Amino acid sequence: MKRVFNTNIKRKTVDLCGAWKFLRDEENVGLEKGYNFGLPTGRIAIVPSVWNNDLGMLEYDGVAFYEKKITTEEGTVLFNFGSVMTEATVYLDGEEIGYHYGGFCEFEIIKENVKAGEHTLVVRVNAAFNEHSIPQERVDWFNYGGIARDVLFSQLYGICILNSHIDYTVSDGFKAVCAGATLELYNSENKEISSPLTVKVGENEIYSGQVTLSPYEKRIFKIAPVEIANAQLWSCENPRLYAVECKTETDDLIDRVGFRRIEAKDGKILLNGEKIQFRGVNRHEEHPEWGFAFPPALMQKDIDLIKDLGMNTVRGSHYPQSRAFIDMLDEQGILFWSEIPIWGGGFSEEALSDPVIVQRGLDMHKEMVKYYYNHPSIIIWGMHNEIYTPYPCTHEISRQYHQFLRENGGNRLITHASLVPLEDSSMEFDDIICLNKYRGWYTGEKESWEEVISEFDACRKEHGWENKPVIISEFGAGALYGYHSHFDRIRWSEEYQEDLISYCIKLFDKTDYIQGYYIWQFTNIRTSLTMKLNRIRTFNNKGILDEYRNPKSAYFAVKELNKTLFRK
Ligand code: ADA
Repeated sequence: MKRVFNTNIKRKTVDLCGAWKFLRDEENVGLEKGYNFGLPTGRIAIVPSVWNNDLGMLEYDGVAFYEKKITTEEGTVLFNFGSVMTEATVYLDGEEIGYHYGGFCEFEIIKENVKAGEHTLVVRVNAAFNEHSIPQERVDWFNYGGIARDVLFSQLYGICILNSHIDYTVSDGFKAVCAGATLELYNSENKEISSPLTVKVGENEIYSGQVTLSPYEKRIFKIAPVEIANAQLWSCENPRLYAVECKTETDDLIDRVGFRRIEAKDGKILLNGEKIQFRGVNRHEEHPEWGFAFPPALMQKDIDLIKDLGMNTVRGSHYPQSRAFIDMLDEQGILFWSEIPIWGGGFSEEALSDPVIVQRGLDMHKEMVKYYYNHPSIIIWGMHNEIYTPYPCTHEISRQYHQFLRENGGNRLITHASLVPLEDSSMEFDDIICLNKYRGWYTGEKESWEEVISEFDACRKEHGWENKPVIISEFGAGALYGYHSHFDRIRWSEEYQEDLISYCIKLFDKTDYIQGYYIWQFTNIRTSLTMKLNRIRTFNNKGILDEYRNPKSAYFAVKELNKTLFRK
């Protein structure tokens, strides 16, 4: 996926964004008709984009084909897809070269023995739901289809570096940092190759040696930690980043890392040993014009708004967001919670027991960790959102996902957003406890939040969870932009939303055990046309900005509160 900096200098990478040939395959007969070899007809579609915003395509959620001509040299090529919604099968000159399930995760396909010359690259995209889908069809966002993030293509030579994870430790006094690495090396040629390999973190060469790989071998290569001279830590105030440069004779991979330590201790969250409280928003990476093909300039505008609000954190609800966005957060010192699109409301007990779904969720966590590992801004991995945690199968999912994230996810806090905190069987796996509640909107008056808070206090004490910090991960109310009332009890008015959100933030702030909040939600989003959730305008209108980023009254109220609250 494209980043905000160049990830390769030596490696020859071609940006495949721009005009592709596009053909909708409503009857799902494209493969029978040989579309994988090339499209007989079609119109232009711009990649990245989602097709639903094209005229006449809003409700289309079936299959479509995309075609692009590419020119290669002889040898091995690599395709990198930032996001295909939701299922992608990739063909080169008719031959299937890769398959990927899951709309929001980046993936790569390597094809060896490609002949020099022009080739036809075809992607069959399927946006239809079925019983194994993540999310399930019942979901509170719009299921856009298409090639939603960038496509890149690289010619590979010799020994290549496919991935790098920088593993580091920060000393107990926060004075010293030791960094090592785990690299994924690949010999892209059909002969044994020896090559020098160097790895630099900032000005520190942490490895220099020779590697030999047999033909087409892939190898995980571990580099032992060494001390980083005069390392500065990454923090919200000083988001210090270090370039990571891995090089072989013929290839390179450039990334960035920031050193920090996040901990949950004695009911508090500590960043580099200092207590931090969370002021945050839930953000969907969505816009009515662009869908999930979110333009980078708008990502920075979102960050400007988030900073203007006085927030220090964002929850990427409910799926991995663009890496360019995470790069921007890394640079600007904003903390991020990254999760996968298991959106509870849609998952029945049967679905949560379905081995295909459980495995797909695990694969999504694997991909998220693979690609997002080095981002210092990511301090939370979210296992899932609002699945019904009292089910035994949910406990098992949480156990598996937690185990994977703990063993492989680096220094991060693990959590899930809980809808039923008093009966939740997955909280034992959480480093921080995150509660979603909509008192004052779906149920009860706003004052009934006090009950939620005291009931949960008793619950956490009963379970002995006083050491786990608690965050309110979702709360809010719908408001129609521009709909005003003299009475803050008029639902859907900006005043109602402002009153409820302000009340909650003040209450949470004076509750000792609550360490922060994420408002539901940053902006309005378009939502499912079929879900029948009674969403006015078919939008989830709980944004404190509307979908075009116009601020509602709550925006200004929250900005004011953030000047003094949740800063202890
Ligand atoms: C849930 C869910 C959100 C959104 C919200 C709402 O908490 O996690 O995605 O649907 O409810 O607006 O009701």
